[in-house]
Amino acid sequence: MRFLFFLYIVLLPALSIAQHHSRIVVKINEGWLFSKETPNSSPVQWQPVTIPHTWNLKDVMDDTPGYYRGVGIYKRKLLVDKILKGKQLFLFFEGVNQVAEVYINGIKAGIHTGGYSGFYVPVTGLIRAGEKNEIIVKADNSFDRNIAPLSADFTFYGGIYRDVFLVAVEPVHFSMNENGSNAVYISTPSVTKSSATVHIKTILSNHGKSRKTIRIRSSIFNKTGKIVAVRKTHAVVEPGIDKPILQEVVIVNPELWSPGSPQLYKVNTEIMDNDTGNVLDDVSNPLGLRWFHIDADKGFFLNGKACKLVGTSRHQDYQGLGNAVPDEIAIKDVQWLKQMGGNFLRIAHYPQDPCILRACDSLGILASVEIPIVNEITESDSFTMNCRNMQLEMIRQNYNHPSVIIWCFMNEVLLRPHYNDDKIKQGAYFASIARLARMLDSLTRSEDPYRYTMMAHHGDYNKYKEAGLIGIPMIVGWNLYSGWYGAKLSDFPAFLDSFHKKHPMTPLVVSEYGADADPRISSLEPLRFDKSVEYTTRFHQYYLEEMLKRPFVSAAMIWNLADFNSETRNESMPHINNKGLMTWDRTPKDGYYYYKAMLSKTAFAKILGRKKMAGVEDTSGNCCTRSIQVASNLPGLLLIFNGKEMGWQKNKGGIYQWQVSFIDGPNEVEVKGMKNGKAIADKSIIQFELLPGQLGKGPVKFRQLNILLGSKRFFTDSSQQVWIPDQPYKPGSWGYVGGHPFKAPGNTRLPYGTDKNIVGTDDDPVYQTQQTGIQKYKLDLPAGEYELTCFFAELSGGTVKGMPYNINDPDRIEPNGKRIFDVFVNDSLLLNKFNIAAIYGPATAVSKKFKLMVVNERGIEIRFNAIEGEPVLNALQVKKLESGEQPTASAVTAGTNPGY
Ligand code: GCB
Ligand code: CA
Repeated sequence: MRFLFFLYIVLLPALSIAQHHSRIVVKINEGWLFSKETPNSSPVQWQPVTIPHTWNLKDVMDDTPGYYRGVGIYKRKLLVDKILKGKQLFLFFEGVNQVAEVYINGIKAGIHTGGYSGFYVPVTGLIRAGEKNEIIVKADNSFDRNIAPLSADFTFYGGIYRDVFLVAVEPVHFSMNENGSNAVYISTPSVTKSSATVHIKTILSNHGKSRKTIRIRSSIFNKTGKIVAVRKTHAVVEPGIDKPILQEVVIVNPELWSPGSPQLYKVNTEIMDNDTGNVLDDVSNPLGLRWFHIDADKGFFLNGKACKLVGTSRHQDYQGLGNAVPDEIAIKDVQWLKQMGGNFLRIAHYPQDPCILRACDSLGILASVEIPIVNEITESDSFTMNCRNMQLEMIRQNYNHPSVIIWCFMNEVLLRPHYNDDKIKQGAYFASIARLARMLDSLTRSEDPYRYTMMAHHGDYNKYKEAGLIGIPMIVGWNLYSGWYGAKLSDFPAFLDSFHKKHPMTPLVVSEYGADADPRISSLEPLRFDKSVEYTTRFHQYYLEEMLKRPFVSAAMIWNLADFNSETRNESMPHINNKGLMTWDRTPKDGYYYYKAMLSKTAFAKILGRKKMAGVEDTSGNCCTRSIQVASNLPGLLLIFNGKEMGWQKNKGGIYQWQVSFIDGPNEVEVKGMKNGKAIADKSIIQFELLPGQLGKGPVKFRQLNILLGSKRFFTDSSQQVWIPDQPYKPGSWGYVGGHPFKAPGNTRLPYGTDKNIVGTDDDPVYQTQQTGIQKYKLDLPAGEYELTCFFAELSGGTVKGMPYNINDPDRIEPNGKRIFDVFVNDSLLLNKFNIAAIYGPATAVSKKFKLMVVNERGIEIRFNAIEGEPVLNALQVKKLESGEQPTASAVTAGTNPGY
């Protein structure tokens, strides 16, 4: 009973406010109760929640495939003040995924379809002012073949995940029937340096009983709050019909809006009672004065100047919050992008919280927005109507943002072509897609003649050409991943040149490009798909340079600003798409600083790489030579390493590199440079764990070794231990004897290992590589007491995920790897007839820990005795125990660990 207290929220708008601002808008995020829909017989478990809320926080991250897609019920009590009697009342939802049914006091008030735009629900007559009312919202994120998106590489979190408001207006007000917009549409049909023509179109509603004479007053304020223009228009509004009014204002010597100087005006539009002068309704909208166009050869121009668009896409979810992200956190993404020097945001693959475009307006970020038709369509009238409605909602709700320059629909719509085994049906399906695209395109052009239309295609030119999709939108966007999903980096510039040659009149943007960087993974031999940060930074350097060379590429849209949830994905970090320049919780990765070095005008230097490293000592001595990279936009930099000057270097494309010799323990790294007489520096302490090359003989003492077999990667695990790649056995040192690195059969992208989710661990890369067919593992350790942990996972078997972005690669069941082997350590049998798949199942983390004494010069020899199939070992940890020291409780986030 205690929490009931929170359910009564009293609305007490101050009377004085009510007279000037007759529109009352109150956020009602607090005090909701939530329950998943339960079968009739079982009792409902209500749980207090605050909006924004999603019910999929946990189940999108666990080891069980799938997440709850069904009905979630929200309810709350609302005591509405008597003062609102006689007003028109509405609920406004910024976003509910994906169908919302709204009930007031048990009566259905409205339903809305589509998870990514706002909507009004009229509740006049249902909500009783002066009384306690009950609001129930049934939200449903079940798959629905008639609602886009049907499939996609992001998670369809369910819930009321954006803000909710109660809105009260006088009977005469700005129409609420305008697809969730505020019914004021501001356009700028002509803007030059000397003058700007502004059109303000308003749609009025009269819910009163009689016609009313009113005045529309639009006041334009500049950024300092000074009125620069006022327009008043008389109108008579009849009850029951929505009435459009058009006003025109000319602003001389406008302050132009641009990324470098995002000058914003504000337009207040009021409905005034003609007799009393009272304000009946008022809304305020942003206004930015700019003009732009794309030249298919020379690229994008803003206010008459060439302006290469470089920026990112953004997904709306965030670590620990899912898609239910409060505005204060969401807008930081736009700030991150701005600080990086980006000037463009692709709001993909769906319209996002209104706070995002507000932030773009005020920070000076140009933007595109799109509706979530992704991968495929359904050929049904209902799907078509829902898409049309989404497009209208997107355009009307976001019409006034000066940041928006492109309306987009359909992302990679031919990625999952239906009817692959029936070419006739497939032809008809492609024709349906083209028809839907043409409808959305012409709808967009007629709704908004002042912006561009765009579609984003995947890199299969011929398919889009044959389906007739290339000629439909004004801009063709290509999502290109050569050197990531596709084999060769050089296919990227080749594609661009070939498209531009074939379509010299068509504006072209690279609507996506990117590669995964798992910030825990690093490599001295970076390879495509190894998920190392190093490979991905190189990938971005290559792509950006190629695009900067080509003016006809109007925009470079990095996929993605931040890592995001993709529940169906496995790979090194299951359920996360790691193509972000930042992590899911918005920690910048090296790629972010590379772009900052290339784009930002603010002088900076940033030491890249990890703060904790490990490596084997050089043969020549008590140190380990590695490179240090620094991202900077300064013309030159000096590196000081452990107090020693390592020389100046000149800027060659944003990233500097020095070779240095790390010593064991903390290493001090400092870079210095100058810009315009100002000193700029960065400092970092890198903890280096120097590993002995010769065990027990050299100067470096043996403490611990963490080895990934069958791998060329370094990995920092969840307890901050650094794992290193394996080596073949060398006398005096350590390494494997026999076998070969595991390579997933049929997977042409992975250089080694598997991309399966390993059940029972968050440290998947510890288990994802393996030495298959191993005979021995030898460590020539000196006498003493050691703790030895062997890590296993059966990598053959279970479900092999098709790449979600590749239809020719569907999920399939693989037979379990069959192997039975004994493991002896220094001739003691430690694992007898070990059969990983039979005991634990495939792709499951298993660790076995042992304590042992090494006597004399014997060292440790692990011997694998094959009984059936090939023995395997995935990773190995060896720790020296000081005399009397107890072994540690757990090694990494171990799976099954029977202990000693
Ligand atoms: C794409 C999709 C995007 C994916 C991305 C990827 O082409 O448009 O939704 O997330 O590739 O990372 O595979
Ligand atoms: Ca919001």
